Amino acid sequence: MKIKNADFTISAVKESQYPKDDLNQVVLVGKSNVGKSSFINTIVNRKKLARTSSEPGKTRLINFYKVNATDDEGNKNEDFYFVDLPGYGFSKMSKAEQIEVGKFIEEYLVKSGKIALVIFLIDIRHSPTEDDNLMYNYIIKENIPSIVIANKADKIAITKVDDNVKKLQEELNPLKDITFMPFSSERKIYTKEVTDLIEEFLNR
Ligand SMILES: Nc1nc2c(ncn2[C@@H]2O[C@H](COP(=O)(O)OP(=O)(O)OP(=O)(O)O)[C@@H](O)[C@H]2O)c(=O)[nH]1
Ligand SMILES: [Mg+2]
Repeated sequence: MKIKNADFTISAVKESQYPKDDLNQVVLVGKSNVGKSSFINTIVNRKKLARTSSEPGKTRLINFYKVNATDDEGNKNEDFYFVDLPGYGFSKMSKAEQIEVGKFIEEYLVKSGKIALVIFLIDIRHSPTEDDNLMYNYIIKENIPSIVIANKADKIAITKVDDNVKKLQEELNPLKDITFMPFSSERKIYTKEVTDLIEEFLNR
């Protein structure tokens, strides 16, 4: 898939604000600070389209970015939305605020109706958190198409990347029926593989 252009569409706080067209939606889910907004910027090759921050809890709205894309030959239109969800598990938020964010994420996942793929981001260095497990199990239970991206691969030795991904898959998905992949926005590695995987889901 070739990505031609990407633009901010809307920040939504409720269903009535979600885009009304029928374009596929590719959603970033993961704990705060794991690199969801950076992932979008890396894939669309724009430094500052989605707002990123070293301060967790930056994305508090549902941000939709319209991506103009075609197949590799430039023949077929494959436009879609990237949907940047707020991160969960931000420790500086009160319990009540965390529950609010959780409800907000769930409302989108239930009501969107146009989700082609959930890209579930976890940190390649650490075992999934309790919140990660809850979110992962929710996505599986709801039968939402998903892949798992082990992000920040630049933070560990290249020789450990495959082992860590394997270990994370054994913890989260012992059935091994979901694709797990390493990624790094810092080094821009595996960008092509992930873009092609997104394309596969868009065409399902
Ligand atoms: N080393 C490294 N840093 C990364 C990578 N991806 C993101 N970061 C950094 O991690 C921090 C958080 O990135 P964001 O993309 O804002 O994370 P987010 O998941 O959108 O966070 P919230 O919006 O708070 O949920 C920033 O300082 C990024 O530069 C990566 O692959 N490698
Ligand atoms: Mg973000």
